[in-house]
Amino acid sequence: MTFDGNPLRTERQTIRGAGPGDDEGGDGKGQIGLATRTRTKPKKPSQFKVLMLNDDYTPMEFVVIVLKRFFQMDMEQATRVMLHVHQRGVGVCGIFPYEIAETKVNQVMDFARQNQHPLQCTLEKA
Ligand code: TYC
Repeated sequence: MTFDGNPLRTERQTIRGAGPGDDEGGDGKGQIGLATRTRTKPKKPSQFKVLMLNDDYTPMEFVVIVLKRFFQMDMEQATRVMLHVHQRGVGVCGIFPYEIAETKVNQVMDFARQNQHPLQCTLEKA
């Protein structure tokens, strides 16, 4: 499933309960289409938390670098979040629309892997 996060996009939906008899084209070829309607009320894009997980091996300094580089935190904020994760096991790096959150998780995981650290980052619906 994808969440494009665009609140202006109208969405074509299948009308529940529409059966084959409702959609028959009537040209004798028996083609069946889908009955649809357009959503008028724009849906707010779902938000997702990006979570950082603690481990015993990733250096604290590396986690601070990650938080500064990918989540635009300053030294003080990054240190506070890193220590929270270190002490409590998990912490929130930020809240974003799905595709941005997913991109950040991938960027963090790639950067950790390149530097041979086991740091884990994941998504959770806000
Ligand atoms: N627990 C790690 C250590 O003692 C530091 C750490 C903090 C690792 C936060 C991961 O998400 C993390 N070196």
